[in-house]
Amino acid sequence: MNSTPHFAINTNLCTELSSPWRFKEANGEVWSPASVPGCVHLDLLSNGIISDPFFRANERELQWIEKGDWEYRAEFEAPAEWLKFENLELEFAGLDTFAEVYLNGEVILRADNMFVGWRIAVGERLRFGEANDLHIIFQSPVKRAMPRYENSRFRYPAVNDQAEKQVSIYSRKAPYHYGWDWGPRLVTSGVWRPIRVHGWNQARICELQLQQQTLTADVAKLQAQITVDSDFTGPAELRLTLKDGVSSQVQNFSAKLHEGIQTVTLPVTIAHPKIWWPNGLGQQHLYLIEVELVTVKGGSSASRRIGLRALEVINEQDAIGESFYLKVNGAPVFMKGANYVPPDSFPTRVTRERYDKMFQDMRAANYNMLRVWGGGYYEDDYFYDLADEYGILIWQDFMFACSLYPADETFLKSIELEAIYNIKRLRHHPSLALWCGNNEIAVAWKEWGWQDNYGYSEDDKKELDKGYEAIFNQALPNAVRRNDAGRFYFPSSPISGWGNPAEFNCGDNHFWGVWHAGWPFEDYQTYIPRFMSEYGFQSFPDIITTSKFAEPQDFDPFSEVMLHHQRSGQGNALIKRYLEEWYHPPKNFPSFLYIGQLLQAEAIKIAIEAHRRAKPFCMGTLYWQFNDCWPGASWSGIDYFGRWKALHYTVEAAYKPIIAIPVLEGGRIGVYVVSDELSQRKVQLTLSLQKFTGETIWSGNTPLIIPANSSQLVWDEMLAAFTGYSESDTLFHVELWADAKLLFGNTLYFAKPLELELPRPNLNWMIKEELGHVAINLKTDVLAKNVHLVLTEDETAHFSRNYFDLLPGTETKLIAYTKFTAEEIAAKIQFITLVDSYLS
Ligand code: BMA
Repeated sequence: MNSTPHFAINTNLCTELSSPWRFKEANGEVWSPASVPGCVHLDLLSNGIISDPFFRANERELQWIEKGDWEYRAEFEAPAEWLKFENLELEFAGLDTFAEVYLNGEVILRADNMFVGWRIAVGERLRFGEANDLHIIFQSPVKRAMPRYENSRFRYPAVNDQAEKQVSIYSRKAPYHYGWDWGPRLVTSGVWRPIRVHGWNQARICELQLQQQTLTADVAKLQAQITVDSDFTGPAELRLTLKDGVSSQVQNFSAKLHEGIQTVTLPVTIAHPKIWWPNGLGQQHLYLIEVELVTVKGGSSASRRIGLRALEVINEQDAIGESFYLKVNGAPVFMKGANYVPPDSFPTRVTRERYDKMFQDMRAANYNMLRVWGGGYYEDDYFYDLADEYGILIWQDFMFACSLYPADETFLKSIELEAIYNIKRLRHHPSLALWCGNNEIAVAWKEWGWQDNYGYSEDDKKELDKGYEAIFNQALPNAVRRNDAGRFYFPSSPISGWGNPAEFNCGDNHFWGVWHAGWPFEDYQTYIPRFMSEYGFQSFPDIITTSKFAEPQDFDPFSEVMLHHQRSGQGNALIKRYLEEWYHPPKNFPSFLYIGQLLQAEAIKIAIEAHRRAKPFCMGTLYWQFNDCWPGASWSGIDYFGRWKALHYTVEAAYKPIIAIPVLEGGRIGVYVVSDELSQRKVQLTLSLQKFTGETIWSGNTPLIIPANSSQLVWDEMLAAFTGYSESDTLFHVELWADAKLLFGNTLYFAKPLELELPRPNLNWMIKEELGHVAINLKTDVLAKNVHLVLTEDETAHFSRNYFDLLPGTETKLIAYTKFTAEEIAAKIQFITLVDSYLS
């Protein structure tokens, strides 16, 4: 996989400022070494001034940091050769958040929006051949907002802000920093994206936009719009190179520039274009377009990597209500994925390796979409490059969630700047599917009782309505229309609340009856919307991850430390209640963690199968949530350290392109087959009704032709037609085979795990090195339910399957990805099953 960033606007000089930095609290004396990019919490940590914010309940003691102002300072040399540039600029790609920037004692920038990059002309202020002093003062975002909070006639709702005085909404700063129901409150300050120096003469490219105009099998026609900032009037040469990974095509053009900003438009024609497809449907072909601008004395270059595809969001009235689906390259495509939260409380800690792993994990689990949810930040360029390469469509929220915001002129201007900056930064990515104004604000304003809870007067309501209108129905859609015409925008997800089933016929929805309202898992089968962009169920991470933040004396879900890492108010009570309904009591704490993960996986499997079965009525399922920003209880399928929970393994199977779903409806067993493939397939369906101890009550098989992009009932029979089964000791298993290869297997139980009479399996295994990896052959005599492979001594150990059922008398082969040899694994590995994890 090619992992160099494919977004660049270069001037003749473009270099990251890498001088050593120091920092201190504004009213402190001592300067300590700092890292830039970074943040104050990480600098305090690396200087040994604070202890790990994620460990036990340390976070509580660290709340003073958000109240301080912080200063950062660096000395950097401006080499004499920079003098050859008539224009020298400092680019601040991200300042968090209220920053006053001084260069050699003079203020050059006052920044107030974390999500914007700034570029400042500094030529006249630089000292050449000697040291320059760059000094940034970050004002506490909490202190800065407090007067506005204190003087406001009413309180703005900000339900996830964990402070008594909720000031988060006054700052354009990542909302989750103020706390969320899956993360801590760590309100950072600092330089969170690089600082670069740019130098150029006469003219530079400041923007390169590629607009796709025609796309057929024979030809793609694009327009390259090159925006040039020029400080002279005169001729320029432009060279446009198109690279498809194999060959390149060069075109030269001449232009006449005048002083100021101007746009030069060049046509680009690609014969027999190679199309970009989302994961699962084809390849992710990408083209690199480079433009060089040369003037007599200077010039600059820019590049964009693009993909050719047609993408539409079909959101219109139909016979049922209102559709909501994506059509890619002419085909309606069912979206499979999850919601993404920032992968760390401290964004600069997210390395490229961590981004790589996340996308590998998405692809491994057959995702084709990820929703970048509105309570975090607009991600790094590298993140979107990976989305392009892995074929993961991005649902991009603007950064507004579960709150209302002021909409005075200054604030609106800042929002506009933020929207335009990020739209221009991201619009060339083929993975970018849609823009969404906010997370859950429309529904909250309508249905969460804010009007009463906050005691708003009619005037307050009017003002809040006006603010909502100005941001989500004007500023943001206007910014999209003017800068990214043609890309779908809608103001808020979901379209409505989950209390009213009729609303499920219309548009995109979130369903939280399961979990937040404590409804049964089976309700996932009733509350099915046209597109499900949120639903979820919590679990704790496994014992390896838990041991990173808790000590053995904390190993109880209700201990102070474990409760500190459970930020959903009713979280533990809900887990306990559902767990008691579905499973016998776990025998100890690690068993609680394991069974808790099975419970979560069970819930989401029921939901995914219901959504996929309901295709094309329902055309997407994005569960809450893909990942974590710290180690703790949450709805995630992958924990903070990247370890897969039972959920992610389950999703990997449930999101396969072709699946078979056995269900029990009104005394009938039915088998549905769902295919997301774009052509039909011949398969063999096998079915069997078996006792947990191995006796086959009935078996059968049938050839099938599965139509493209479909869901259909392919087989059904009254359960009562079979004799010799009992609900507590029998399973129904289906498999899909093609060309003697197993495509998919799925098992239906007739009762909840709690009611099953599980036999104690005898497991046999053989572990050996095979073709460069370690294979585990695992065999059982009777049903082994939820086999969990554990290798605690290797924290990064991963298995090709885990938490799976091994059917009576069968064997399976797994791959172990670990630092250990086959012999070492054999000595250290544990195989846990559900029946061993119960108390009695
Ligand atoms: C959803 C999200 C988040 C929240 C999650 C779990 O509605 O939008 O705000 O973390 O629920 O409660």
